[in-house]
Amino acid sequence: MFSDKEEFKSEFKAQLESKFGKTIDTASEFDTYRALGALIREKINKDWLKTNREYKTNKTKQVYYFSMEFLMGRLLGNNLLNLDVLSLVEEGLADLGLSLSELEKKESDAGLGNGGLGRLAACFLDSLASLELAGHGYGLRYRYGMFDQHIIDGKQVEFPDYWLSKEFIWEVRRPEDAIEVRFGGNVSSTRDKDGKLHFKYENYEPIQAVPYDVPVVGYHNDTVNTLRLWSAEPTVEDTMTKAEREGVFGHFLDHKRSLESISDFLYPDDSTEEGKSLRLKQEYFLVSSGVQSVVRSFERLGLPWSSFPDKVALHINDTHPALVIPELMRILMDEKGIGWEEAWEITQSSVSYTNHTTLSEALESWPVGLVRTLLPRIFMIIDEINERFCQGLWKTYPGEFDRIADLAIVADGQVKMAHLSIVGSHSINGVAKLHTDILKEREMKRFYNTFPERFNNKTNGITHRRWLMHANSPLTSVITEAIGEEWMKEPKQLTRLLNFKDDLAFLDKLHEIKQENKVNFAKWVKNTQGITVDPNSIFDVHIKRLHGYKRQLLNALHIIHLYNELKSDPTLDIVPRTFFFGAKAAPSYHFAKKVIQLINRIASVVNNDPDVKDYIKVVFLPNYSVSIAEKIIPASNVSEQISMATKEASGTGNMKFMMNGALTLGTMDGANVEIHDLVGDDNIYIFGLTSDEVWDYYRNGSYSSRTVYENDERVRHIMDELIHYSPFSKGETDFQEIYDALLTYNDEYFVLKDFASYVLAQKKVSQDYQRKRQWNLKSLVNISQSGDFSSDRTIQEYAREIWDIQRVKTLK
Ligand code: 4GP
Repeated sequence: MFSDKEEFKSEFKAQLESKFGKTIDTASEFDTYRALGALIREKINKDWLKTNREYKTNKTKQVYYFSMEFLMGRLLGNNLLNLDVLSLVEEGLADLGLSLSELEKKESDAGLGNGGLGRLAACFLDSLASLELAGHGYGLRYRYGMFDQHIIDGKQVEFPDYWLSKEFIWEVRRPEDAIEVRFGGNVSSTRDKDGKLHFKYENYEPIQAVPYDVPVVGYHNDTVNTLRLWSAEPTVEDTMTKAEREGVFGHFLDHKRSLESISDFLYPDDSTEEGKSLRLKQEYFLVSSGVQSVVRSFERLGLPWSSFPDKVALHINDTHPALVIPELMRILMDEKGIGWEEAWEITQSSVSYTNHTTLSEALESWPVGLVRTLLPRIFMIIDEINERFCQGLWKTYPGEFDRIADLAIVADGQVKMAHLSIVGSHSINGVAKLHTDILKEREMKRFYNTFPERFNNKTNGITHRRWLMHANSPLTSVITEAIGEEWMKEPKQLTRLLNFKDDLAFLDKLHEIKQENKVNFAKWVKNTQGITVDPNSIFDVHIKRLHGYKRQLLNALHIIHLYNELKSDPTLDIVPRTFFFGAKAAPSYHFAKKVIQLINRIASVVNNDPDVKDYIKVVFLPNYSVSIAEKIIPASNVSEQISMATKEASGTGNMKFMMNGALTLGTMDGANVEIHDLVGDDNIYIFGLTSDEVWDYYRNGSYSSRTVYENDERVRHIMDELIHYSPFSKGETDFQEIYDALLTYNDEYFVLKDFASYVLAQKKVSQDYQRKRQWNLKSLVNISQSGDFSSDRTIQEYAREIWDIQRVKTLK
């Protein structure tokens, strides 16, 4: 890479001059950032080439991780870390009067994802490359990422996130690898003399998929994998022909726009009606370009088709890329002349599927009419998969109409993507133990009974490189001083920190680091939000997408309760706390937006009330992103993971906080259950109903939020403040909808039910926080156990148990 700092400096200056015609004195910060990016890219390119060559020569089995979302965040710092030049570059730049952290800010956050599912995909890519595993991401190059959230008059307002307006220095456009994807049109069939059917696809609309490759750099090794993002671009010939046909130039532009729109926007969620067909188009666009390009690479190996599953694993990240299954069938049968049975065997042995949620609103299904019109040949194949599957079921369960209707892929005029994914995959996994059990015993019970061997659990993980080593370098140094460097490659070694549990100096050191991180974060809050926060207060943090089940509302109601308590007894001894929130609500999710408005209203009341402002403060951080998470998590004391039990598939934020020494305040949901198992009762704050209790309430239908309201005076007071005159309602009806959801519609997510135990758990947090030594010990225990949640562990499990791939050493 660079033999020393001086070499870096001279190469960097040369880059600035040759590529940008600038010197250190004349270059803008953006120029210097681009020059640094270009220099690092050049260095990466060599290993990138070598890695690809290695995979090709050895005919290495490769995994293609298909995902509609990759929430990558910024790459510069992480790449420097993984390349082992972070401090060298930082120091070299400092010598030149430049600050690396300032340059890092010039990079847009690649926000090509909504939340957990997309960020998980990004962590997985980092682990794959770091573990020297041949695994690549396939996604879409959305021109606009997750929207840019502003808070105006206390409400969320969405602006487009045109992240590409700043050059994305890491991507390489590869027009030579472009693929044609076809939509619409019609299919006709003919039989040859042997009676074999041949399908002809005509009058379709071709769209060009152009790949943009982003290198994914492994940690301190020479592996560089690829994140391939596809962009929809019209071919000049296509658009010209169409324009000629229609004879109007205006149509040319319209047509071009409509083609390009396929990769324009990341859908903020998939529960909205509008744009449904565009979303389906996006899904097929990703799948078809991806599978075609995978097949093309496989063919270059010159191997028989039967060895496809030995060389290729196609992973579908939730059901969004489920069309991988019929698309691979189509290519194998229609283009390669393979018969159904063999094609099916190949497809099923190559495809595996992860489920990320049991929320019914996220279960994808597409109207038959839409699929048939947009993707006529694909629909025929899905229909046949369904036919054959149902016939098989009929043999096993003769006469069981209900069961078969329940399992069918095409039913009630809908194509059910989860069913397609299960039937067409050899492995189906949930993302935490509890979640997988819920899939097996409830949500997918009938499928589990039919294919028990396909179901397995892979508890999520996070990359400790980004979330600890890069985000929290002071903590990283202290850990390394204590237990050496091995943990960086083998994060489970963090358990060795337990040897320091009686070492008061070490515990104090942990405390000092947390304080230092809090002070730095407080400065950032002051600079960006203009709000002063007290680093000596408890930093209590709730950051994640806004959703009813995640219960930001429970946190908000508790703050109102604290406010009420302080107002009625100003002498109350309360441990000062700063409540931070960061959350985006899907633009069409009205209720979630109301909760954002409520949090901001609470902030404006609490932060301006002289009786309370020294005790509680509320900060809503707009436009929550990966970069903001990297700042706040190292500065947190309390991690709010308070979803209604049974609803959060896993959570990954919970793991990031734990790894940075924050204590979880959570329900027994998702991976919280596993965190609890590892750290034990004393080192986590668990409250609320368990999943079994939730199921019991569902079964009996016995939950009544009204009864809670009537019996708990605190709840009554808070609820009334939402709709009657109070500092929060200001006499308006802004929060009537929240009141109604909780009381008129019986509180779908049991917020009021869990309120009392949440208040108790919060009290315990406050008490314990005052016992510094014990608190620091709890924090130490959490860090020490967090290695289990490194995505390296998760990826090793996927590699061994699902994909069947091994490490490949890229030779120098
Ligand atoms: C999320 C789940 O809600 C979260 O619990 C999980 O940790 C994450 O996936 C990764 O597995 N689901 C989504 C989604 O982000 O869009 O369904």
